[in-house]
Amino acid sequence: MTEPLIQSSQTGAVRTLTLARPQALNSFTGAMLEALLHALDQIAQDRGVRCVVLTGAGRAFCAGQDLSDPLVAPDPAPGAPAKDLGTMIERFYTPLVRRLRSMPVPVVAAVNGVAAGAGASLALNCDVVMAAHTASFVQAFSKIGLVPDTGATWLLPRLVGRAQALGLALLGDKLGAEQAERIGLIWKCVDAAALQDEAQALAQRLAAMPSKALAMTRQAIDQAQTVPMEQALENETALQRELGRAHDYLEGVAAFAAKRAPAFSDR
Ligand code: T3D
Repeated sequence: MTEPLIQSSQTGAVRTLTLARPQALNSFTGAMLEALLHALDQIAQDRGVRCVVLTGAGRAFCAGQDLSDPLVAPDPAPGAPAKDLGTMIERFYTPLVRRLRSMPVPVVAAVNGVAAGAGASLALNCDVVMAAHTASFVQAFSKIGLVPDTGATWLLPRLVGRAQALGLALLGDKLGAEQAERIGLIWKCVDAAALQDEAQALAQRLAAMPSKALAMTRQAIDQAQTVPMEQALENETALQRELGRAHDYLEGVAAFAAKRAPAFSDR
């Protein structure tokens, strides 16, 4: 039997998805991207899951596109037709960004090792990025004559500003996790031995929080990146109006008044 390309396990309401091609640094093939999208789609429908952790098997998080995949590997034979990389992006990478950024529950990246190319973008598209101090982030695209993709051109300047974004994207140097935390690329860098426990603890904490409000918080912050303040104020009002009518608000305020832990259930 073939091993799954995405391993899935669950503790309480936290689903952990592990990229599982360690022999190729968990680089993406079409089949693996398809399996990841399928797993995320399934989680989005499953009310028993309230937080997702994404991590990698072995020494890497994800080395981006598998450059030996026949779908994208250039054919050096004279006159051979060029590969249409846009097809791969439209089929897999763009849906992956859209899926992650519209998940009804928070997604935590537990970056256990190198995250390169679309692998770095995968991590940075998650809601909270925690990395082992031995992990690193590489905008590998320029080294092979490509532009940053999978949302990286949108994300990088917003996370670290234009100067750092361009430095990282043009040079393609490895950025260690500690520096990634310092410049605001990621949320937190932790001891490598503690990464999975810390990521699980964070995920359990998020799983106990009001999922619908968390998903709308992501939506509001993302929308606010591209609209004037007046529009952001209107967006906040609309979202607050909707949340004010939802069960979790009732429950949150009742729990606060009763000095007990809330039991949130909205999705
Ligand atoms: O193409 C499209 O569809 C467009 C979309 C593109 C999205 C992208 O992600 S483009 C960027 C693709 N990724 C890269 O360019 C990264 C290439 N890899 C590296 O730069 C380095 O391997 C790393 C910085 C990730 C790690 O370096 P290091 O020194 O820790 O490991 P290594 O020795 O370079 O790699 C170990 C093995 O993994 C090696 O195989 P071997 O020699 O042991 O048989 C290496 O070839 C293999 N490997 C690493 N990355 C990839 C890979 N094999 C296929 N594809 C990879 N991306």
